[in-house]
Amino acid sequence: MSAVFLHVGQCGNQIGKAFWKKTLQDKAVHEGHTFIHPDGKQRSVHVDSEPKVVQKACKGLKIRDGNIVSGKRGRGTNWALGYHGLKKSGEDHILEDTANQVRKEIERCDMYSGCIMMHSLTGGTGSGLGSRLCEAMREEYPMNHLISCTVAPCLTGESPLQNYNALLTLSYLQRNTDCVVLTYNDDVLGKLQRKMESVSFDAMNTSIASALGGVFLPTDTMTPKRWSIPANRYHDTKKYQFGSIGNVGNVVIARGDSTETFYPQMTQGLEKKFRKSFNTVSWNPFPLDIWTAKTNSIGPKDTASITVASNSESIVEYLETVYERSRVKFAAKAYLHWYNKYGVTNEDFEEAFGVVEDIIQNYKSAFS
Ligand SMILES: Nc1nc2c(ncn2[C@@H]2O[C@H](COP(=O)(O)OP(=O)(O)OP(=O)(O)O)[C@@H](O)[C@H]2O)c(=O)[nH]1
Ligand SMILES: [Mg+2]
Repeated sequence: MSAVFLHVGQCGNQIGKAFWKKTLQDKAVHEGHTFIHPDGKQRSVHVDSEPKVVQKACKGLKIRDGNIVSGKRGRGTNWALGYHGLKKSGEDHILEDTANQVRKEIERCDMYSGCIMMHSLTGGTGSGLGSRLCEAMREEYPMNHLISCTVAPCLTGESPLQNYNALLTLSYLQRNTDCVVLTYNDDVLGKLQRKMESVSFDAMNTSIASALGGVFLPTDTMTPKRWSIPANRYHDTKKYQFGSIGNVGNVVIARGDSTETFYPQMTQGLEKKFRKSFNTVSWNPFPLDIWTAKTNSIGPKDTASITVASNSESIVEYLETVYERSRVKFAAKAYLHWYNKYGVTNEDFEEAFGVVEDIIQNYKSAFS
């Protein structure tokens, strides 16, 4: 089985670089062909509207010729411009070129299982083109999995358009993907600031890549009989206080389990402690899956790590913030002309509000 990775926009490519650095070091990755071809090339396509950004982020990786796609200019943090593309000012065919390269990459797979997309929730390219690509992938490959690994911006105003962009992207991801893995820049930054004085994007991306690698890199054991993640799955890597927030399902991945003792320990009581601290819902009889790997390829040699992907109620707080901040701006008709100008109508906004409101309500009812 093979997966195809799609890196969109500056954030998607910079995180992609950190992710692939770890991935290419994993012995099991080279033994199988899920992530790389027999000739050692990555199963990945990299796209950004700004050529220099994507070229720089791809340096040193093992990317096939033609799998780096670039446009003419950035999408100015505008979802509408990312989604609909440059029209009057000289179309750069970035959507068609990307779709073409992805199709070729899929045709190179013996058995294509699905696509993992990495992108930001609010950059013009990552959010707008990312949404359009998710839609196109769902249409073209409806039977294959589509996972979005997306990064939420710092809440304290990086851009006045960020909440609109996040709202529109979330609504597209909800409709077109099977799973969304959400990482919050605020949390990653906060965690690293406790360890170092100044935090670079590189340091943040290494940390995010470790979390994603912890989930996606090969494991030696899985517990498929307990695989039980319900519909509409938002996983996040947010650090929250266990015990107070409800939780539907979790995957716990232990790496560096060289003595293969993690699973026996889980069955002998550790699982109960996990369940209690995760505060999992009573209606899910199997809220915990456990995967193990003998080596820990996301950390230094001879270390161990535990990664937890949780489908948790904590997502509601972020969704409500995006919803409410966008509502206030929308009611005041603030910045709408930037979207209308590039083909997004007020009805499109209303539809996105509706979808995000539904996600919030569904999560609330799951925990009530
Ligand atoms: N963690 C992390 N976040 C990033 C990185 N680069 C950008 N971001 C975040 O992503 C958002 C902006 O998205 P970008 O990826 O830069 O934008 P883009 O997709 O290239 O779109 P345009 O430049 O608007 O065409 C902001 O919230 C940034 O904080 C990165 O390397 N790591
Ligand atoms: Mg950019």
